[in-house]
Amino acid sequence: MMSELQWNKDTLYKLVKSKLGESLFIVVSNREPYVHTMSDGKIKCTRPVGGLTEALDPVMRASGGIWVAQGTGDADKKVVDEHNRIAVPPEKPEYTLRRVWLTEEEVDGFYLGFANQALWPLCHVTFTPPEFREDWWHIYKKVNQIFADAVIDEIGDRSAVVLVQDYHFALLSGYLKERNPALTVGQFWHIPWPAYEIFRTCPWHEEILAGMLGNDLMGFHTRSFCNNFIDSVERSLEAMTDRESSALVRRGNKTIVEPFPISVDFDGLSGQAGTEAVEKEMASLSKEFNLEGKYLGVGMDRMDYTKGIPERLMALDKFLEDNPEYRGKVVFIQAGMPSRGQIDTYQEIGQRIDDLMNGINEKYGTDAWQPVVPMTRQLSHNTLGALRRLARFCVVSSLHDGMNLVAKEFVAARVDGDGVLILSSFTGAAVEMQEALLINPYAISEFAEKIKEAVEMPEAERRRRMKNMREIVSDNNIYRWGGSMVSRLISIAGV
Ligand code: GDG
Repeated sequence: MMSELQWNKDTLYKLVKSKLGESLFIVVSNREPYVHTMSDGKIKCTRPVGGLTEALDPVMRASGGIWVAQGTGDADKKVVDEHNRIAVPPEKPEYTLRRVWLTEEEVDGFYLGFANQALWPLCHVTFTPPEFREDWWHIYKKVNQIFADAVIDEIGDRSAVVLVQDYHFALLSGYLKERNPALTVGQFWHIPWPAYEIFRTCPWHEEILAGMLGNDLMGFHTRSFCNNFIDSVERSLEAMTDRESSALVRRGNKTIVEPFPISVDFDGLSGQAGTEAVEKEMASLSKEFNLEGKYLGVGMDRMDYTKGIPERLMALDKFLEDNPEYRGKVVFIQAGMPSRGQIDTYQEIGQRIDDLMNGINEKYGTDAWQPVVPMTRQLSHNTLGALRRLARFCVVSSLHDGMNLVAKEFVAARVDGDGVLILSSFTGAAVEMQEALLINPYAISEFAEKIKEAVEMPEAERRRRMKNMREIVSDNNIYRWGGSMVSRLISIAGV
């Protein structure tokens, strides 16, 4: 049985090689796996960090398939052929990247607009009202069509298995199936799926659901998101549900809806965290921030209003207020880059976080000690590894989160077996990581007590909990996610 396997890059590669047969394998995502940029008059190729490329790279290499994505690098156009294709990885080409070009207006309406200001807040239930602008919706549909054209063009008359990524492409699979019903199409939705009562506020919810039912396989992080999706379909469209086999049937087409919890490259992160370079960086950070003899807490997320960063700062404030004995002894580093800066709500959250950090430092800070240290610069892998290893506790306080990889990265990096994870119950990760200190990020007093518990937790208990979490993440790693989804799709395709 595949589920008994210890998944790694190699097993995933072998699975695809042996099972895919002659079928073409296509991945579609908004973000591209390789970006070409100009640097000092030369073209440079980089690979954006992130689990998605890490997991799908072995699949793409084994299948020799095609990855369709938006070209965003300033040298991207310079390196493609007349079909907008380039062979990657550059050093040893094994598959094809097909770039899709979008105009500024399309990026505004599709990515910044409908995807990130309508679907993102709608699915996250963080009380940030979604904006359902009609012009964005039309551009979103148009861009989904543009990607469908590119995929159909690549496939020609071959048989193909297509794996679509995320909420940028709710309509793509439906468009693909209209054009070529013989395709096998799956999609993974990286963010939560809300309750029907919330989802139906979107004026185009029926069209979105119908589009998603173009998939043969629809994946979410958790069973509860799957159930919300099934419920939304049942209550909006005329579809039959087979709860036993977790499938929806509409107009003769079947969509299997299943959870595939995403994860991290556990072995890679563990290995990296144990290197001499990381240990050197730990010593240097410890000196730079005067951490010797102090308890370090870290928060390491993209600056997004879903991540509960203000709530964590309020809890830290309450902790310092209630426990004066820890003033001067706890340092909290908030490391993370601003993101989606063109959107007003993101600028506002950045300002709010700054104000809260300054407030705490003014209230408790001394000449020798600042309780909160912001680190908004781009951090290297070694610095990230060093921060994870130095921390007594890591705080993940999302108000709602599909999975949350920061939590799993922290656990993977703790090769020393120590450290405490404070984790929001409202993350997909909390389903698996019950040995974390689970919190409701809105309950500030309880949250503050958990910070105290993390600081005071005896070493034996810290180690017991961390061991359990490391076993879980090691087994449920990113390759299991990729392998389970791809093997499920291949079995549906019957190749
Ligand atoms: C979506 C879903 C789901 C963080 N700050 C910086 C940075 N990071 C890295 C982290 C981690 C990744 O980015 C963030 O992953 P998360 O899972 O925490 O969150 P989202 O970005 O919201 O991702 C989420 C995920 O998709 C996968 O399915 O888990 O629920 O919302 O790897 O370490 N990376 C860089 N600079 C930063 O400042 N380069």
